[in-house]
Amino acid sequence: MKISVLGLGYIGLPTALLFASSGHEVVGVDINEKKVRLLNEGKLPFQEPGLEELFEKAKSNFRATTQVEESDVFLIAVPTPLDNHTKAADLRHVKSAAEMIYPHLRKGNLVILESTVPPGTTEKLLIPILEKSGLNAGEDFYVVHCPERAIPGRTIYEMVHNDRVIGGITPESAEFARDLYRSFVKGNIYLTDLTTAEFVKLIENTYRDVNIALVNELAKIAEEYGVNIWEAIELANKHPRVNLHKPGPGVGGHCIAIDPWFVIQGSSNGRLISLARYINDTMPNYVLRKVKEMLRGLKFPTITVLGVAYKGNVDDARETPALRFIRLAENEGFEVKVYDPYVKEFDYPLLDLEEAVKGSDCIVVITDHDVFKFLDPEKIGKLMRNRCVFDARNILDHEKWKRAGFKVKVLGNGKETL
Ligand code: SAJ
Repeated sequence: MKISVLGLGYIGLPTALLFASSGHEVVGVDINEKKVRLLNEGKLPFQEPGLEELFEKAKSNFRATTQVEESDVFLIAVPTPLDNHTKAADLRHVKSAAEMIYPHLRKGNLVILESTVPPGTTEKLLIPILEKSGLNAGEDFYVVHCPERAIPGRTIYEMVHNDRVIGGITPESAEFARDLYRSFVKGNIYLTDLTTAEFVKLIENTYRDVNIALVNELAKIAEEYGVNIWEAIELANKHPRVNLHKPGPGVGGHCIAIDPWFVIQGSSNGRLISLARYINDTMPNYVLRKVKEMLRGLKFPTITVLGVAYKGNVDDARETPALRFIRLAENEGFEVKVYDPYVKEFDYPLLDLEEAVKGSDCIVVITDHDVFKFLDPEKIGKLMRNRCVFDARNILDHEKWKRAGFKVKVLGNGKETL
């Protein structure tokens, strides 16, 4: 098959390369000329475990371009960000991808939407644009929504091994797509209708967001009762039907903080879901309050943020709660210095570790990068003005930091009073 993949981002590029490495002719289409040039020179625009090896394997069947051309299959994997003012999906990239496809659409083609969208989008927005070709969806060409479900940091493994849900405008559409994804998907593939597939993707992430909000709220309550939430969660999770998530400084990334809004944007319900969003979005405020308690009485405090990636061991800072934390801290007169060994692009300067801790009064762990576990508190302590650490992820060896003279506070640990 000749497959055109529109959007060569975190999802589109690995997907394109997986299809290419399983023998299909793949054309990667992106409006970013620099990215297209890089790829054609054999360079990757971002890092992801296993991506280099996959690129090597797929190269002979893959090329990148800025223009759509005739194909058997068109796969759309463009971003669908949240418009923060209206809390509704910004679907302009899906629209423009569809506009680029329809002049090249032929009878018997398959169009796949992988981007995450609010329920009803494929039918109400995508298909009408594709039908400007004069062809009818479900009769002349096939359409499916096949949401991606891979987690950054394990994208390639999960693309191959996770189960997939494919919603088709007709059962034939879904079956066509299933046979195609079988080229590399080893997980189960379940077929349904378009809107159900859209809905399923959104409720997976909503489930996670609401559960994280629950433990974030419980972390605050535990502190009031003098309970250590981390110990309590571990014990509660011994119950066979309980799986409490982990509290933290908030929720980031391009999905979990966004998808719940997509679920409720066209509904008159959703109070629990929006409340969960509020709880998670305001966790940076809570962390700052705790840091302020630790530094009470100190003039011109300087703090060091460890980690601005939205989660551990990735270089991705999209929607990171670190940004809100830093802004709020700056607004309160704090000087904030930032260290993240993975992130390359960020709104604030990224310093090396030594520079970031020099003269600092408190380290605030925002991201659970594993490498932070191996930091040397003795060495770091010597560079700091005051030895305080606030661990919002519960990842440090707290006894070690205490032995190095640090005052240590952990989010949700009510057993440790200041
Ligand atoms: N987080 C917590 N506590 C937890 C788990 C996560 O605070 O117990 C935070 C993380 O630190 C991070 C955020 O939540 O800031 C989201 O991280 P994540 O690892 O839960 O998820 P994502 O956004 O990287 O990927 C999710 C995945 N969805 C589910 O697990 C249901 C992935 O499978 C999806 O493909 C992806 O969203 C997506 O693209 O939709």
